[in-house]
Amino acid sequence: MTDIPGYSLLGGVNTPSDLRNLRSEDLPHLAVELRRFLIETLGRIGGHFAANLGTVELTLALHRCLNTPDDRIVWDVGHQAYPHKIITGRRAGLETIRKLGGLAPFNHRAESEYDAFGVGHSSTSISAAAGMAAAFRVQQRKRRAVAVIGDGGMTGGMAFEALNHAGHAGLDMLVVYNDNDMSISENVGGLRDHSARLVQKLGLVAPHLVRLPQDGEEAVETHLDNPGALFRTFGFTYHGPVDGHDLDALTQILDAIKDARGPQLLHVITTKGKGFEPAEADPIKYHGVTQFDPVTGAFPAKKAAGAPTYTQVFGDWLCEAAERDPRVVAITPAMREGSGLVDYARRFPQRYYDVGIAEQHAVTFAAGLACEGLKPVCAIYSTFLQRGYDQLIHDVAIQNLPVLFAIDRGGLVGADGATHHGAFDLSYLRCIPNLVVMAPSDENECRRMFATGLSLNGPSAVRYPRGNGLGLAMEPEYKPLPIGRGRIVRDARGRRRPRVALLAFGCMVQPALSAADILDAVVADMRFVKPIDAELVLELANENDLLVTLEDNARMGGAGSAVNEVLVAQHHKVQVLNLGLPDAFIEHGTREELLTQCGLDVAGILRSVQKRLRARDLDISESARKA
Ligand SMILES: Cc1ncc(C[n+]2csc(CCOP(=O)(O)OP(=O)(O)O)c2C)c(N)n1
Repeated sequence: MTDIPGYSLLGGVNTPSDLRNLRSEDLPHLAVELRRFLIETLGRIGGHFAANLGTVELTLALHRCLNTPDDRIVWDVGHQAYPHKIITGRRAGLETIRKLGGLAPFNHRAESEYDAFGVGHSSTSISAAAGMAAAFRVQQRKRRAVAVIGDGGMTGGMAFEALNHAGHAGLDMLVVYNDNDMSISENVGGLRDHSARLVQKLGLVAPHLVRLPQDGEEAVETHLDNPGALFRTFGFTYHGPVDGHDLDALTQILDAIKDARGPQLLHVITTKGKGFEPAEADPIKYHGVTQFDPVTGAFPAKKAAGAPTYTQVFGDWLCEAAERDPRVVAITPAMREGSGLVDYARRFPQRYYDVGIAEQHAVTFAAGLACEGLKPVCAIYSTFLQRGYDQLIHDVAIQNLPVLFAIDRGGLVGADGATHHGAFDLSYLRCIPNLVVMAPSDENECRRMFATGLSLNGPSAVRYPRGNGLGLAMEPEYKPLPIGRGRIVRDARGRRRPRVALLAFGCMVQPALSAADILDAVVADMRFVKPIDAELVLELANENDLLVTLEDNARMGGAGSAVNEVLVAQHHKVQVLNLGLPDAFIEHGTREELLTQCGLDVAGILRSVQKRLRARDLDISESARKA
């Protein structure tokens, strides 16, 4: 039964069983409809795009050949899993993806029984599928575990750790290596170079060339050349490469290998953006999109340039810094575009390293550069630096090496949701000895903080939010800041009691200023999370009845906790209210919606402060009497 006009086949596919009931000759047409549905829907709402066009046939083939949901498909990252969502009962919901209360941006176990594993960060799929395969072995269950990982995802260390272990353990599992020769930007690495050469040399392999080993026979493989050799070394049987847009080829080979014993790897070649000419021509631009014209691919004309984003502020500053100082080197773990490094990479190719999706390596690589007298600037999103945490402590901070971390996407990021919010960085950074941690309240502050970090002889981090600065005129000169000193940005001496001081960190300074106008409160831009300005904290504690700390980081262990620690150490009795993110994972929505949800917009701040003031009536009148 068709339930959407214009989609005679897709309209009838509400579960993978519907797909399995179709005639195989209908599958190519279903792929055409699925691709058209993606283009039309995403043209209207935006979202991850080019990677999804590349997985249309692969998704159909996997669900056709496997017995999902009992068989598990683990998608790496999950940004390419829209076709999977569509054919697993979430077609109508796609309209809501990434929106507040809508479908999750990536695979999410709570959303569907077909989402075998929650994702968002890359390179986890082989480990997770290996765990599932091992569980099936223990439980003696006949189920299949399949990981689908891109060539970008394959650059992450975890992928290799998992191959190494799964190969050794001889697990019955399949890794589908979806090779489109692209990460978000061009993919990098030795495996990529080899794979690209191989595909060029041999072309794609017809499925009938793949023959499974018979009992007692050594594996016979399609090619005795690399990269098969690499995967064989790990203990995997290598199949391919196969054209990942040829449904016949895919279904034949999957049927042939899905019950093979031991770890199998199927190398599939796909085109990112497949079937939509503008996206095939520029997969970087169409990796993630806002609304676009589904016929021409054109994006609506950009509004007049507003305030620069913090990402742009960083990119511009870095170019200036590199011009001035030949020791400056930039490192990105596969996030050139997102981190604002496109210009820098073009202008300073000799001092630019995209290391692949390898945050751990990025951090220790920066440490090595610093050992030899260079000035590495490691640009990493807050959420992805979680991957490099031990390296940050063990390789950078213990050795007190001068690496500057430019930590983008601190705080709530919006539509990418729980896996991507930079909700924990202030907590996980501020407990590391030697590390200076700064959070800018505007774009000039941000530049000053970068300059401060670069001038230090030890490690430092500047943590800034997604989105725009305030649109301030850029100061041409920016001097390093005195370390560990905040500043008062709104004074309110001589007011009536109770006296309130807002101690704001980073982008919370702006809402604090707005709330302060109503509360007649003092506002401090604390600037440094570490070292915290203890002198300023105590001064404010002595002059006020209530201190309110404000941060877009988890309340637990965050910047507010740093303020609490100062007060406790001095046995100070001032009332304190810590505002920040709750002890919960925040899902997706716009950044503004989520800030409101967490009570961190102006109205929310006022509500919390007024509630506390009411609750503390007695204490405050008592302290007022004493004063
Ligand atoms: C740990 C981590 N670092 C960075 C990212 C950001 N990221 C999302 S998709 C992607 C590229 C993935 O490339 P690939 O696996 O080849 O998939 P493709 O988009 O080419 O289909 C990156 C770097 C991430 N999700 N996780």
